Amino acid sequence: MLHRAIVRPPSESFADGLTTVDLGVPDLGRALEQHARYCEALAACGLDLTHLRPDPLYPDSTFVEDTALMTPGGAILARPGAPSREGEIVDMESVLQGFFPSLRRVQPPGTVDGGDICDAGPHWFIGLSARTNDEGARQLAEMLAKDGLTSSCVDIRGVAGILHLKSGIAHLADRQLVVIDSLAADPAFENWEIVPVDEGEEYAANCVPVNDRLLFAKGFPRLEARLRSLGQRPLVLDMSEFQKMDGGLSCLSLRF
Ligand code: CIR
Repeated sequence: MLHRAIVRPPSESFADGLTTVDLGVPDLGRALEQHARYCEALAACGLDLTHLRPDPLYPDSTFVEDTALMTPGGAILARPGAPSREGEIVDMESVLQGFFPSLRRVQPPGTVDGGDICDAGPHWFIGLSARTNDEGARQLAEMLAKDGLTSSCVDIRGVAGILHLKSGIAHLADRQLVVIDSLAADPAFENWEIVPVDEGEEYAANCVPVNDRLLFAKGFPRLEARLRSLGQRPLVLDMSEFQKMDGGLSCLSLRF
C-alpha cells in the first residue's frame, strides 16, 4: 500500500526547462490545472500529499521523481544528471528528513535520475541513460542489494525517443511490465510478462499503479483498453503540458 506522495507544482519558469521534444511551449495556466487534477487523483487513491513550494530557480523541479528513490530500506537521495537540476535535491533532502531518519545518497561522480529507476517489487531495473551513468547505477545496485533487492541494468543510451527508462516501461504487478517495442528485446526483460504498446502510443507506457488504480495519460485509447482488459482501473489524466517538457505521470510525484 502507498500512503504518501511528495509533489511540487510547476513555477513561472516551467517553460525554460529542458526538453528534447518539439511539441511547442507549455502553457503555465494549463500545466497548473493539470497538476492540480494529478494531485486530486493521488488523493483519491488514498495518498496524503506533501507540497513543496514552486521554485522558479529550477524550471524542471516539478519533476520531483528524479530527485529521490524510496526503497524498503528507506530513502535514497538521487543525483540528477543534468547540471541545471543538481540543486533540486536541497529542498527534497529537507522534506525527506521529516519522513526518513537516515538518508542515503548517490555520491559523485555517480549520477542517477529517479526516472531511470523502475521498482518491480523485489527486482529493480536501472536505466543507463544520458542522466544515469554507470557509476551511479553501480552505487544504486549496491544500496538496493543491502535492502535485499536484486537489480539489472537496461542501457537506453542508443534508444531513440526516450529520456528515461520509465519513459518506456512501467511495472504493473508481479512479473508484468508495460514495455515499448524498442526496449522489449532487452535481455533484462526475459521471463517477464510484457504488455506491448502500439506504435504512436509510447508516451502512455509511463503509467503509475497507485493502490487499486492506475494513473494513465489521456489520449492513448488502445493501451488504455488493453490495460482495462487486464483488470486495471485507469484514472485518466491530461498531461499535454508536461509532455511538452519530456515529463510523464511518474515524474510528477514521489510515492511511498
Ligand atoms: C528533464 O529533462 O529533466 C525534464 N524536462 C523532464 C524530466 C522528466 N522526468 C521523468 O521522466 N522522471
